[in-house]
Formats: sequence, structure tokens, C-alpha cells
Amino acid sequence: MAGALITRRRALRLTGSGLGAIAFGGCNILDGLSDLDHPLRAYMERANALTMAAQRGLLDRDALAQEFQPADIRQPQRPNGVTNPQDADYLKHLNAEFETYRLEVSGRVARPLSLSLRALSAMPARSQITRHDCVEGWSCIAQWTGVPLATVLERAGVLPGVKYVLFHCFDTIERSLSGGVKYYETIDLVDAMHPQTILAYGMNGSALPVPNGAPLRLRVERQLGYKMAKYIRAIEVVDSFETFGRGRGGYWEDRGYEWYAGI
Ligand SMILES: Nc1nc2c(c(=O)[nH]1)N[C@H]1C(S)=C(S)[C@@H](COP(=O)(O)O)O[C@H]1N2
Ligand SMILES: [Mo]
Repeated sequence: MAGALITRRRALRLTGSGLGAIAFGGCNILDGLSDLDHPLRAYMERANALTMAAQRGLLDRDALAQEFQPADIRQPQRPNGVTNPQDADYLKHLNAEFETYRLEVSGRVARPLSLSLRALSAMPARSQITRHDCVEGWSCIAQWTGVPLATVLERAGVLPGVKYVLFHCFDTIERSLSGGVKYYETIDLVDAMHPQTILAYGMNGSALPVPNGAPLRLRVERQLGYKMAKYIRAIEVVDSFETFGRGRGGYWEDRGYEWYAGI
């Protein structure tokens, strides 16, 4: 997979420099445009810059996050945000050692799913040692093991044209008289299908601990920590996230953070 990505990167980069050569390397069609101030030339330069920018955008979204070695894991993953959900449905599953847990997959899919942890761990697994960057300014390297989100979405059969994957979490992050706000997050299909985007049930060789999101948490390695929903209850494939929460695509996004938290 990495090989294919690299080949694609190289192909795109070559295409980019090829365009540059045509536009600025004295190609015939530009012979009459040697005047640097010619408006058509300025237009073409701008068009080329746009093409390059679009390609870079593509490259950035497809590229793999850096992976590390076991020796790089120097400290436990620092728990952050909610670390001990007290929600009744969560506690029920926790007390049953998550035997009763089912990941619900619904929304714009051909086949809604209800997957036990056993079913999830019977699917092809991926492990990766990556760095978690929190917006608060700390990082931790840990090993994450889980099932690629792409595998689950392929099993559910995402309908054509859908844009986002919404993660509903068990934990109430903010309490209020009306019952409180539960954590939620969204990512787009590009990140959802990325090979390093996994639903993790393992961390540093053990079952995912409760403070880090047991039984299931998202890893979306090209973005900041707040995108990585812990305590995932359900996944919903949606065309828009405007009707959820305050409409910005996540608990923290609703409070001013960027929706795309690229690193
Ligand atoms: N459900 C849920 N997911 C969450 C949070 C949370 O409070 N609740 N906090 C987020 C933030 S800000 C970070 S940095 C990471 C923390 O993951 P960790 O506890 O494994 O370090 O989880 C993210 N996902
Ligand atoms: Mo964070």
C-alpha cells in the first residue's frame, strides 16, 4: 500500500514539473508569449499554480503519517478530555467487560451493521506506532491496533456520493440541566478511507484502557487529537453534519476549533 502511494506521489510530482516545463520551458505554444507582462501568460502561470496547489492538496491528504519504532514509546498515552465516562449505557457495557457492546453502523449505507468486539477483532487488523498531538501542546507516541475504518465501511457498503462519517460517543463531556452534551466528531471520506485510519481496540499491546477510549476509539493520524473520537458508540455515514450539535462537525469544532485539524 505504501509503495502504491509513493508511486502515485511520484507520478503526480512528475506531472507537476512536466506542466512547469511546458509553461515556462520555452514550449512552442508560448513562443508568442515571451513578453512577461502578457495577460495570457499571467493567466497561465496562475492556472499552473492552482493545478500545483490542487495536486499538493491531494498529496497531503493521501500521504502516510510518520510511523515509529517500539523503542520510541517512552511513556503511557496521556489520557485527556473525558477519561472515565459515567453514562449509564457505557457503565453497563463496562461492567459486562464489553461483551454486550455493539458498534452500530448506519446512515447512508447499503447494509447497516451491528458489530461485537469479537467481530471487529476477527476482521483484518492493523497496528501502527504513531504520535498523538493534542492542540494543548503535548505529544505521545503509542502503538494502536484496530480494524481499518475502510474495511468496516466497505462491509457496510457506503452509498455513492456520501461525504462524511460521524462518530457518536458514549461520554457526556459537558453536563447541564437539560442532560448534557455528548462528544461527537466527523471526518470526510478521504480520511475515512486512509490506510492509517483505524478503529482501535488495542494500545501498546493490551486492550484499549478506559481512560484512552475503551472499547473503541478512532485513530486519524493526519489530524490533531480532538478528531480521534474515544468511546465510540455508533458510526453514521452522512451527507452533511449541519444538523448535529451546533452544526460544525464536532464537540470542539462547535466551540471554535478547526474542523480540519491537519498536522
Ligand atoms: N469521546 C471523547 N473523545 C475524545 C475526547 C473526549 O473528551 N471524549 N477528547 C479528545 C482529545 S482533545 C484528545 S487529545 C484525545 C485524547 O486521547 P487520549 O485520552 O487517549 O490521550 O481524545 C480526543 N477524543
Ligand atoms: Mo486534545
